[in-house]
Amino acid sequence: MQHFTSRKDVTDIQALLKKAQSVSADPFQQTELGKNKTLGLIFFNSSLRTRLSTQKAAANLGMNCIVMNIGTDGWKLEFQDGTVMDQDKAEHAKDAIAVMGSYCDILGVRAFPGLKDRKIDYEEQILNSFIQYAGVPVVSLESSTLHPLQSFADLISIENHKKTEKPKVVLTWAPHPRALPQAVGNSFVEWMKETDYELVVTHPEGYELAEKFSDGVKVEYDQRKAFEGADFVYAKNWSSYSSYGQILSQDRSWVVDGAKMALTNDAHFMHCLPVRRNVVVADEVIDSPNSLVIQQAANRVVSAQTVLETLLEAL
Ligand code: AN0
Ligand code: CP
Repeated sequence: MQHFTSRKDVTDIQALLKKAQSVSADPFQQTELGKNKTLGLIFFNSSLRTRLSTQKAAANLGMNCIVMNIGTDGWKLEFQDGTVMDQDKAEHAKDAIAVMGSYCDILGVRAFPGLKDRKIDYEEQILNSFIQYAGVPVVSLESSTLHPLQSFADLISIENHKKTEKPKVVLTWAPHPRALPQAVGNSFVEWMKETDYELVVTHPEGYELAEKFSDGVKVEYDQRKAFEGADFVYAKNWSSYSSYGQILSQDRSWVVDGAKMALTNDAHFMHCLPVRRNVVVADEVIDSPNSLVIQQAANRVVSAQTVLETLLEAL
């Protein structure tokens, strides 16, 4: 594995899962592996879980970790080539990224989409600039279109809690007052497609995920029908891909509540967090014993540590 930006960077998902189980059973087997190695975590956007869990994962491997909120603390970066830089951007990304790469053995980057221009967002300009100029392995801490550390943690969580070999997993859109990226949804289906689970996605019309990721995935527009017999219900809001970045529905009837969960096969509730309570999910569901949200967040350490371990072994 050269970089970790998508499911596609993983050659053997089963082997990665096996490694995750071993990391989970004893997080302190490899405390020397990262000795004298530096991980840089570069954030263009806010984070709680990704930042803390990846720092903790690095510490468990004996790695030094440096963090920068470049969105608030850094110089404004120019990403276009050949620009006459006489406006507000003080530094070119190719210089800044090469400098960051020179300080680090692995670089993580979080860069959300602008949600204005679909072509620009889906080209992954910032992530690809890191891959191009860093000179070291790059880990996505959530890019414009994908959130692989989250999806890997979600897969680990489902594997830990599934009661049948082929559980029914439902990804449901839920309302939200702000326009959010499609990254978590895209990434979840990208990873779930690699399993033999029964995957169903449910959302109002107009919220179809990008075909690039959702190709071949079953869509059920009737949320209640989708929930029938589900073993896992994963809730997430995303803005429209077809009417790019727009909020097409604020329909509160899409909230995940106890009445809907009663249609399932005693399903576990999942969400990547942060979550708006009683907009996306009712308190009665997220506070119930069936909720996995805290375990999912805890598995972010396992996910990050497994990925860092794999990258360190390949250095
Ligand atoms: C982000 C998103 O929807 O992509 C991060 C989720 C992990 N969520 C918000 O901005 C609320
Ligand atoms: N789930 C997740 O990535 O959370 P943060 O945005 O807080 O990092």
